[in-house]
Amino acid sequence: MTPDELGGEIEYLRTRRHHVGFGEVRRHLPRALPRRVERQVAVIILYDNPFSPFTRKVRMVLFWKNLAFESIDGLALSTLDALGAANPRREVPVLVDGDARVVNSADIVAYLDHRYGSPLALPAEPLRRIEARAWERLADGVVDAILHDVSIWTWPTHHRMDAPPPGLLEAGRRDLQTLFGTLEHGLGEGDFLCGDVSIADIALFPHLQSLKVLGLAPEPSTCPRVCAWVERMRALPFVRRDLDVVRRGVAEKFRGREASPYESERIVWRGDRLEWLFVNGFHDWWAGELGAGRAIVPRSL
Ligand SMILES: N[C@@H](CCC(=O)N[C@@H](CS)C(=O)NCC(=O)O)C(=O)O
Repeated sequence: MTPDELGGEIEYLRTRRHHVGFGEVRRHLPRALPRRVERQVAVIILYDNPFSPFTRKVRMVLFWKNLAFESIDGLALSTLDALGAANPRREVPVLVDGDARVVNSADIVAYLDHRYGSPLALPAEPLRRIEARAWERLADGVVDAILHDVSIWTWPTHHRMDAPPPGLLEAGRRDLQTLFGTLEHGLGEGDFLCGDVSIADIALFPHLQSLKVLGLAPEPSTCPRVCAWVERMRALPFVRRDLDVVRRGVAEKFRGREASPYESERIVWRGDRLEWLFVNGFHDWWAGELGAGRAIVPRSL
């Protein structure tokens, strides 16, 4: 059997095409489903990152659809210029599939559904689809913002020696409690948020899963449905495959390395992440970050 038939991940060495460093590219092969390989005209390239909730969302959909793709860690300092050529905002994920270059995780997921069909991440039924998109927006907007803004002091890249501004963690904890209530209600008696597994679950999972490390996870006593849903998601084969990528990423990018392969001083601040900070009154703190040269705001043009 060839590696393609076996399925799995192999390290993919530097190619002229990508101009990126060794170890930043990995090829993910489909799990024994040759039909998919035939349907796939070009090798999909994903400007990826092991840890970003947005790339994890796209990766899970790729794994779920059993598509082969080549993953480039777009946020590694050695590949940032290649990422900038694909997306002027220098944000992952970006997906390149033949002539198609798709930026923004929600657009990528919609493209993959449209181009490669079932299993569909966006429900086919119109009202279900509206609902699923609303959950995805919630995940990509305010949920991502809360987690980003309160977690900075725990990042293995930045080693911040200062403390969060007073009240920031409390604001995060308060809003997360509201979110847990909304999720508990949204799940009701169902196994997933919109009937079957959908983009609603896939977009929210990386955020909910990372809460444990931050000591902010929902409690089974008050949020039994959310806790059971997290475990249900964890057990899905395509989610497990993604969790493996995250685990391997931690080992490869941080353990036993002198310096992290990522930016370790400045933080990229954008839209929702700033909005959540400002609406909670932390604009002066952020102005201090900008003044100290620790904040970057992306340019879209
Ligand atoms: N709206 C974008 C957001 C993507 C995004 O914020 N990506 C972050 C990683 S979580 C990024 O690439 N930031 C640039 C950086 O950290 O240098 C999407 O849904 O794809």
